[in-house]
Amino acid sequence: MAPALMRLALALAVAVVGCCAARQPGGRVDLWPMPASVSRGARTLYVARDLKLSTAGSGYKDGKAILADAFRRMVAVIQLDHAINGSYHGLPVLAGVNVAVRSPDDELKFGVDESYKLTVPATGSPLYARIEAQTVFGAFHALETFSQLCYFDFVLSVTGLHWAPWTIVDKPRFPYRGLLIDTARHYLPVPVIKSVIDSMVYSKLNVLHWHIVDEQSFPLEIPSYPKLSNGAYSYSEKYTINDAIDIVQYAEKRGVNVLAEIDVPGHAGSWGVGYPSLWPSATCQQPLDVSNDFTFKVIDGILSDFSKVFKFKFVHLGGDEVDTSCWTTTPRIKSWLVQHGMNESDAYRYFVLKAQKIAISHGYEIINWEETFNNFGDKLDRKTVVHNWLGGGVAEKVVSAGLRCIVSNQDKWYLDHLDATWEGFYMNEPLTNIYNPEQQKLILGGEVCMWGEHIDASDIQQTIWPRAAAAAERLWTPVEKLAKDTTAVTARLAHFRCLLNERGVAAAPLAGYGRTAPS
Ligand code: CP6
Repeated sequence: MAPALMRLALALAVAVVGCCAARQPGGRVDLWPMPASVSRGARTLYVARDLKLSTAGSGYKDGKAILADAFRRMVAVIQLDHAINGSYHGLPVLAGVNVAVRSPDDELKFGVDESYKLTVPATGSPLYARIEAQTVFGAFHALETFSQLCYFDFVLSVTGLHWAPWTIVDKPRFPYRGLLIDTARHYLPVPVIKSVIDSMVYSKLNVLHWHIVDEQSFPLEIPSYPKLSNGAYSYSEKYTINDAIDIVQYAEKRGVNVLAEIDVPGHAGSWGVGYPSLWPSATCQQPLDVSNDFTFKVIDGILSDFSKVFKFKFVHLGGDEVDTSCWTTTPRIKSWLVQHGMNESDAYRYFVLKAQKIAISHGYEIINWEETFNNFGDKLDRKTVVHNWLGGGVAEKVVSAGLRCIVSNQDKWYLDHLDATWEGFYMNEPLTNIYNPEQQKLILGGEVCMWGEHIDASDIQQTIWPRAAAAAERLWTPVEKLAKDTTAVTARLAHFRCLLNERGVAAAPLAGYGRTAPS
């Protein structure tokens, strides 16, 4: 059979069994998230097995090899292991990718320019795709998009690329596109965290919010106060400082920031395992003792250690779900409150503001959960970013008060809600009821939350994906290009989740979570 006919026969066979390797039915543009602008032609190319990276014309010197590494990872993803003896049958062969990055700076900063232009010509010799970006992080996104244009042709046993010439011009809608993981309810081994980071890159998410500690466990070693990690579940369920550095560097090399959280004063019962004087009493263990100077010394020590490891400009100080009853039922603290003329809610505010000042002294800007804003928003440091979670309607109040906001409303963007559908994730609009362009800019973006009470290393990836990807498109793609009705994106998302499976990410079927919650 002629190669073209064989390809057709195989594509049909594959379509019947539902494998996602048949990439091109109906000519759909199978990119996720959808770029801001896409145009294409009608030629098929093959991708040279020794695809070259060239950086001619680049102002960027890849001193840390992060571009070369990203290119190597991309090639590994598109050239499946069985790409061994193909031939190109006279079709045009793409010899390489030329990457021109303008800025020499490759330090990952919040709000860094992530835009790129990707062109894949159909003619020329040698034939090179071209990536232009302001920063290496924009170039990473271009490489990811390029990888999604490629498909593996298992008749010819080569990697192909349909619909050249391509011109893709792209940039994110929001600078903050986050995913929360929670290592306090269940410990997540370092390789699992790294695989979550890998999978974030595929849908262009750029902030890993690491909810490190909570009342159940304190899994991170803190050199300034080494007994804090006595609150870990076990000796082996702990991150050393070197583990944390390793995770941060792994993420940064992929364009992902790590946002570290210490949730205070609530959700901190595990701190007292090593230092019981942080508890109001042995029987009433949280919130942290507001009356004890030692509490703030420990917070200072943690944030001092953090500042050497977590280089993102923000730190998350929690502040949610604070039940202050231990403060009034513990006589020592009760009399301290009376002495200082404070009631419980004054003391909650005092605690949060004091923790903010300590974090600022270590060079951080602060993110706090929305209860802090709901209770004393006018007193928060003006640079505070308010993290919505309780529901809709808060973001509009936050931005009209002139503060910045990250959207994570639990009714739509909580991955631990197994009955939440991908359609609900897709349709959650961060700018709901916010029309003033100045206020719109205060919405930094959004974050989907994978709270850890009911998941662990065995099922975290299929609980995150593909629903997080639905939110990732909402946060990346220009709003006017987003589907108004999710039926228009179902096939494309199904294809993306197959791509995740091919790349070793255990993304669940679209008809899984949200419809038939596992018991
Ligand atoms: N842990 C912490 C949690 C939650 C929050 N903070 C949470 C609350 C309600 C739901 C899911 C998660 N588990 N520290 C709230 C921000 Cl439904």
